[in-house]
Amino acid sequence: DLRDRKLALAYLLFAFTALLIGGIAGLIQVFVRSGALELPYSIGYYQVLTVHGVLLALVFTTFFIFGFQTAAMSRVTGTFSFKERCLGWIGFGVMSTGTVMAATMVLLNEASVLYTFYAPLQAHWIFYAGLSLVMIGSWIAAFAQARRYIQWKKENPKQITPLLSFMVVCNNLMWFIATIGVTTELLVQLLPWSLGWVERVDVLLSRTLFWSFGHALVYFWLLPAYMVWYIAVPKIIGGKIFSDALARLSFILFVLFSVPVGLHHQLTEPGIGGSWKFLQVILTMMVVIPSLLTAFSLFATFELRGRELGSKGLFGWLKKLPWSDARFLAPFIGMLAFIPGGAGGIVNASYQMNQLIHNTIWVTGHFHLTIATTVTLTFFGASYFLIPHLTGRQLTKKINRLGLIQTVLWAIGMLIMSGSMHIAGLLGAPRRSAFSEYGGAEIAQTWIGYQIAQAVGGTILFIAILLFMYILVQMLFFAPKGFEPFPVAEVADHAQKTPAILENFKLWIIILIALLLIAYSYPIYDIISNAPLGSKGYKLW
Ligand code: HAS
Repeated sequence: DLRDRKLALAYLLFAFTALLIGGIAGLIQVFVRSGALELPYSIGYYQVLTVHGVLLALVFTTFFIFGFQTAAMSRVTGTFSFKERCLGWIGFGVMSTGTVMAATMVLLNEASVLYTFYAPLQAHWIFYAGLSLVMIGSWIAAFAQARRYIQWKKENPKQITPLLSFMVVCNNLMWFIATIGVTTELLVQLLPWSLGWVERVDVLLSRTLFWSFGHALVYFWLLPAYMVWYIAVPKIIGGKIFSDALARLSFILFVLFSVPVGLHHQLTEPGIGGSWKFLQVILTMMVVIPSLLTAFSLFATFELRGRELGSKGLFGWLKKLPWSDARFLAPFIGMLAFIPGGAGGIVNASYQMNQLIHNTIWVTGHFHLTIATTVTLTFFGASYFLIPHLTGRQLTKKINRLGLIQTVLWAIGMLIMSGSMHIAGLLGAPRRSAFSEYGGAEIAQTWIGYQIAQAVGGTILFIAILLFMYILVQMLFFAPKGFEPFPVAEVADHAQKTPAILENFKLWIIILIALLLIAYSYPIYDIISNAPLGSKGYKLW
């Protein structure tokens, strides 16, 4: 529907604007870090890093995801009703107003607090108010999509819901639960503190609230990529979804285990009991399982399709995949990157190994493999069908060829940049620090070569962003008119009937709340009850 298309496009174009500005900040970043550039005027390193992190990790992703999900829901559950579309627009308006408020403060150097906005770094209150609006706006947008799902169920009683719509609802549910913690941090702690209403905040509590959101956030980025892998990629290769039930189970496991795991980002922090950290490490290992299920399903889809086309031997199916299709190649390289990216995640989550890599640039390497390669390449691949689908144009051979080049450039740039970040991290190079020789320390000398490699990788990545922008303009305005489908695969015939329990959201929400209470209630009680008294004699939150 044209009206749904406009709504989806609004989100997507906002996202791509953030990608461009965030990408420019990224380029500046790698040059400063390698020592090749000194920032002019009074621009600060952390100011540029905040622009980069906030625009790419928070704005690009969130807006892309809501645009993609809007298109996905409209595609599989039918046109949005007037109310649902209005809610979608209100959500977009609130989110974009909040973004502009926060971004303005960052650009004015009034909020150089990085994308994690850890206290005691303090930003202007407008920054925190802006971020709160982004959260609230996203709830409205998510509600519009949930309503569409509920309406579909009412109109089609006793039928299993379309898999893609189920996935969207799971992602939104996870997002909603996860954002409660960070919104509490913003509204109850940081906003009153930045307005001067309270003197200090409890830093440990603020970090714990942040990370109750922060890790689910990474799965909020990942799950739309999984939607593309499960639903669109099988159609693009001419195959079918391996199993509807397995895909739903994997998404439910994400809903259950993505939120009660935030303490694995705080393993080195004092003030939280070791046994609680250990519990959350176990839960973190649980959240690896749905990714392994996904890897299994995708291998199965690829192999079944290859064999259908007559492939022989253990890996003969690889030859039958459509390598010259940018809609396939970009997500596929994303999948490949997730094999080392995921393995790195397991290293991070392993209590002892975390001591080695925490706060080193290894972590930056990890998330450039996961969010910036796996997820972002999949988003690029999805854009190659989504944008022409929404603009009523064709994905021409020329655009597809440029898409292939853009994909390869991105993969090479990330390989160099993220690879050198991982190695430098193991050598002890800190994350989030500008160029320094650390008073001539010998070890710091060993990092410099890798920092230069990061600048080389970063430059290639920036060229890939520019190429993407060119392709985007072509897909928006110049490609010939036509119809590009939003690929949605069918489930393979051999797949068994999906058990109804998988759609029983009430049950999953109860289990999720129980898990949250087990994982967080005592640690939070402990933090609050042990908070030191402030100078005015009251507890600090
Ligand atoms: Fe992570 C830090 C643990 C996944 C993003 N992570 C971060 C940060 C970000 C981030 C942004 O436990 C930094 C936050 C900050 O600023 O401080 N991460 C994990 C674990 C996983 C994981 C256990 N992370 C992600 C994903 C992200 C992401 C996904 C973004 C999208 N991460 C951590 C920890 C830290 C951390 C600690 C804190 C470190 C510290 O101390 O600061 C797991 O979910 C990973 C499981 C994945 C797998 C891979 C499955 C493979 C698949 C591909 C199949 C391929 C096919 C093709 C089919 C086990 C699904 C194959 C074809 C062929 C021919 C071969």
